[in-house]
Amino acid sequence: MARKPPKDDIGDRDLRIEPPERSAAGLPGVTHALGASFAQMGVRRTALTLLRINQANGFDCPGCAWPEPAPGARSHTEFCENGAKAVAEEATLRRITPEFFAEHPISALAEQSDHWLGQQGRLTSPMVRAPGADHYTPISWDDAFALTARHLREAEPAESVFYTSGRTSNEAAFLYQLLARAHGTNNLPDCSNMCHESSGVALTGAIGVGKGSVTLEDIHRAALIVVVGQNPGTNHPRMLSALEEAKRRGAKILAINPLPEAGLINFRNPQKPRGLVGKGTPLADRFLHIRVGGDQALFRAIASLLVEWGEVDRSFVDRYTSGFDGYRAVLRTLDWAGVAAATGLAREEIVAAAKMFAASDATIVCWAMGLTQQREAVATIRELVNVQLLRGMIGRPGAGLCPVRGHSNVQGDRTMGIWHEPPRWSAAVGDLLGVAMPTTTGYDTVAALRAMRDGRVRVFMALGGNFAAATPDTAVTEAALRSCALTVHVSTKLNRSHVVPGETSLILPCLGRTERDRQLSGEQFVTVEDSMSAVHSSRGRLAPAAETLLSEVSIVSRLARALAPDSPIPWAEYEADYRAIRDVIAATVPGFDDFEARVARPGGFTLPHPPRDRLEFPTPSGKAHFTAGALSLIEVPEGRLLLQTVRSHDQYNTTIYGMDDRYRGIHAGRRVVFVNPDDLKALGIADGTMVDLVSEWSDEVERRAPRFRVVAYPSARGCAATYFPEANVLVPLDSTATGSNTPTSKQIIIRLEPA
Ligand SMILES: Nc1nc2c(c(=O)[nH]1)N[C@H]1C(S)=C(S)[C@@H](COP(=O)(O)OP(=O)(O)OC[C@H]3O[C@@H](n4cnc5c(=O)[nH]c(N)nc54)[C@H](O)[C@@H]3O)O[C@H]1N2
Ligand SMILES: Nc1nc2c(c(=O)[nH]1)N[C@H]1C(S)=C(S)[C@@H](COP(=O)(O)OP(=O)(O)OC[C@H]3O[C@@H](n4cnc5c(=O)[nH]c(N)nc54)[C@H](O)[C@@H]3O)O[C@H]1N2
Ligand SMILES: [Mo]
Repeated sequence: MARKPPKDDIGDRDLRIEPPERSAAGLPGVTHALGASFAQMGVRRTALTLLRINQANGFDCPGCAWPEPAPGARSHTEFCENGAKAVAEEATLRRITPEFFAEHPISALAEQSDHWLGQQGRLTSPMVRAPGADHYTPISWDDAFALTARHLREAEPAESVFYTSGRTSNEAAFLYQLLARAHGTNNLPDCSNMCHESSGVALTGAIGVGKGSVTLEDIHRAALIVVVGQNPGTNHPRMLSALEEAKRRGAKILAINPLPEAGLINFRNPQKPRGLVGKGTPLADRFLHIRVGGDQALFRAIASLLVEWGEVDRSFVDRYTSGFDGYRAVLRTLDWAGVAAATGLAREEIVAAAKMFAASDATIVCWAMGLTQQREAVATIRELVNVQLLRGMIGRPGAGLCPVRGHSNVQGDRTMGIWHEPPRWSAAVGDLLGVAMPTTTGYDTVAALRAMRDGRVRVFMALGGNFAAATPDTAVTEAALRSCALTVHVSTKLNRSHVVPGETSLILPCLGRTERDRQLSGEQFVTVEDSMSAVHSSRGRLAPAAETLLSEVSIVSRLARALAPDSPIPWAEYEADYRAIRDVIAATVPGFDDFEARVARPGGFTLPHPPRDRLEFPTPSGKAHFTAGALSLIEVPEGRLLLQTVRSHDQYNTTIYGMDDRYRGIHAGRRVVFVNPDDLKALGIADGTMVDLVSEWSDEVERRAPRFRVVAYPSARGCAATYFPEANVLVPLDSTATGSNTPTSKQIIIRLEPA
């Protein structure tokens, strides 16, 4: 089931292992960023581009969804090393032309690494792969739309799948869901299904809103910030500035992670001169070196101590919540031996952490993939919500729940209806535009893959992303994509998904965020929503990578016209002037009244969040809910390890910027597996040994990732870590989180076999 490692894929001749760095960012961060940018963009373009990131009249950084400070409080360099890399990746001067595809057969491209594919530059022309061909050849835009429309019409609506990645703007996302739904399907899987779906499900059940309840100002004002299952030094570097600000005002920080991640331990702020040279701020006041999957037990244990100590906000609990008595009864039965086994933590460590909660009158809990990609992810997040409810930490300044989103507009895409369930406002859109909207549940990512595997999907279309590499069970996924009659990828850069084609396959190259978007009515801007529900505009200024590129909005509008020429939906008007799209959004999507005027204000506006704004909980009972499911203990058989898959410092999901992960001391290679030295001793494996990673799952299919170098590393006992997407071959498609169907990419049982 394993794909052999591609040619230049770092069978890792030059791999170097050095001691991990103790601190993040500072001067090395800035010089790394500029180095990467100069190589891809040249000096002048670098200066022009980087200074526009996250400015009120500039474009939204495509790096992550962390919010920007209010316009007046922004620094001129409101970006980070990894944001600069994300921009350089898009604003590169390298181009892929039709000659490139004439030169490189698909079968040869498929042998190349993800890093190599991404380094070839921006896509410039629509390309088609005809059935049986081993080359992509040019196709006109009109022919590409006609071809796609014909395939969509030939299939049942339910046999088409419309995937989205979270970089898509609100405007493009709204049109895309409209295209799919007007065509008759809710088959709208997205990257969120593999990302924060567990957070959305848990929060909707607990507080009635599937989004976080804090603002950036709350972070600055908090007394305690808990960072759990998240590596901000690499994935949300600007968050470190906010943590630093909070600390300066006296906040305490509690970090909970199986890996001692660099940014949490020490931080030098590159946005301030002092950060460039100084010793840096030690961020975490306390670090819990937890076992993978142990957080549910940890938060249960913290709650039981808080209750035992009488540290409950009774008036909040009585007035705003339900289910407390049942929850308290469950807390009394807590089995501390089970907690120790699940967390790997000593009771004193948990007591000390609980004291931090007890001492704080304004606590924020931040989390990301370390919690969401576990089998009991939803139950775990409910457990941390319980702790926040106990202490009354919602709807209070400096307090709340903060799922830190990944892709820069993943939250906005969901607000715009990128979802496999019909949004509540879907019928209103149908009524307004005179089309019928489907009401049955569609496919999420895993359901779409199963349907493809079982031959129930004819057309797969993706608005951005890299479905082949981001999804689990690589062998199953690749066969699933190949089984489609047509695959269509709207992309800026070449990636693995393009070389795993359906019978017919299209690559449709589009404009990126950094680029000018000119339509019939003039230059356009788009809008995005950050992790804290703030909506603002984004306007690219660079000349497009090629004259041939279309915007995502144009691509969706033109495809829609080819598909249903007699549709009452005014697709041509939407394309000509994006204000027309925002008008429909304003008329139908809650919270967007007066959209055009409010988004014109510098910094935009923040969407309503009833629990945060008014302590109103839009659940069926009108209250926030405590829940206490069974505590799960992950059984790891003797001689096996629990593997989690993480991002290196030099990648953006499936886009590999470079081969280093310098905070973890890895240079010039990626095929490494981090294992605790005591586990290595127990397994009788020496540091530096080459091993295959073999995952063990009930279906007994062999899933093997060949040739990884063992790196002795301070990962929690029994827990290993390696990088995705290389390790996706190990994640069984059917191993998903209860309640959210998110692949368990942070909870894979493996054995190490000598390579
Ligand atoms: N530069 C850069 N920025 C990015 C991205 C990128 O790839 N590169 N990706 C973007 C996207 S889409 C997302 S979703 C975010 C992801 O942001 P993160 O969630 O920070 O990303 P991961 O690398 O998956 O790191 C997961 C962290 O959780 C920890 N962890 C794993 N298992 C457990 C557990 O059981 N308990 C606890 N407490 N911790 C655990 C890991 O050790 C690691 O520190 O970043 C976004 N920003
Ligand atoms: N094992 C494991 N698997 C994981 C994860 C994990 O932690 N472990 N994380 C999961 C998570 S959190 C996520 S979010 C998913 C990510 O899944 P995806 O969002 O599908 O993947 P990306 O790698 O972010 O997509 C990169 C591609 O997007 C395209 N692109 C970039 N910018 C634009 C643009 O402006 N427009 C268009 N149309 N295309 C663009 C480029 O062609 C690029 O190759 O992966 C998931 N998979
Ligand atoms: Mo994500």
